[in-house]
Amino acid sequence: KLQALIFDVDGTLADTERDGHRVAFNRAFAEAGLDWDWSVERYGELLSVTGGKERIQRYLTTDHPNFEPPGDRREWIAALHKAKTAHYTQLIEASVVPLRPGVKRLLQAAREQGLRLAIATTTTPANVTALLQTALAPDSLDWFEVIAAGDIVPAKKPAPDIYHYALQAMQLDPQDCLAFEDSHAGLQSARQAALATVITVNGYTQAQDFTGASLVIDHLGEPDLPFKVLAGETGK
Ligand code: XBP
Ligand code: MG
Repeated sequence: KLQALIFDVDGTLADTERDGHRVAFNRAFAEAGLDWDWSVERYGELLSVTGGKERIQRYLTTDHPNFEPPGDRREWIAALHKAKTAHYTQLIEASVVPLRPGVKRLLQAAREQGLRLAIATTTTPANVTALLQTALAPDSLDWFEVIAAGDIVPAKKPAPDIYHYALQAMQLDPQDCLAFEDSHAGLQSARQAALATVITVNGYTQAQDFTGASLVIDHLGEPDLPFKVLAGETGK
């Protein structure tokens, strides 16, 4: 029996990448005096690396192989990424990114039915807090029993670790849960944790391979969808 829904954040709850994360990275680069600028298209390629620090690291290797950051490389990337997080939370708190269609309604319907809710994301915890409080409801952090985010596990998606962490924290078996994702990497992560997964695609992910998903749809805004999800019709 379905007991819990576990949600990815970026691309699933909201289309945060293009106008949120990407812009925040570029602002942090400019602030640090770097002339790096990630276009919408280039950022789409860079999204194949999950995790912001990991993404910067990859970009350095591929696009600026001769660039030597001052001091320790890891620390320099961490500081740059910290500035990015500050810009990102500022953008989100200014409401530049709304929730995707149907997300709020599904969460509310799930709560009314007594389903348990969790989050399993690669992004930094502060980013999740900013999005939920601004775009969902001021008290919405309390809607989620577990918010598994960022560096809480060392191996980011597509590794299953973040889903394993959430399941363990809730003491739930994967067959009693349904995951919501938007990307190939997210689907790999959830499936490797044995979770049935609903995919809502977005501009960056629509051409990806979603073999193994229970359902692939454009968004959660279809009128009957929350009912079908909660009745288990989209699950296993
Ligand atoms: C999204 C990501 C994240 C964000 C950036 O993963 O890959 O890295 O782009 O977040 P998910 P940070 O869809 O699993 O949330 O810069 O905070 O890492
Ligand atoms: Mg995602």
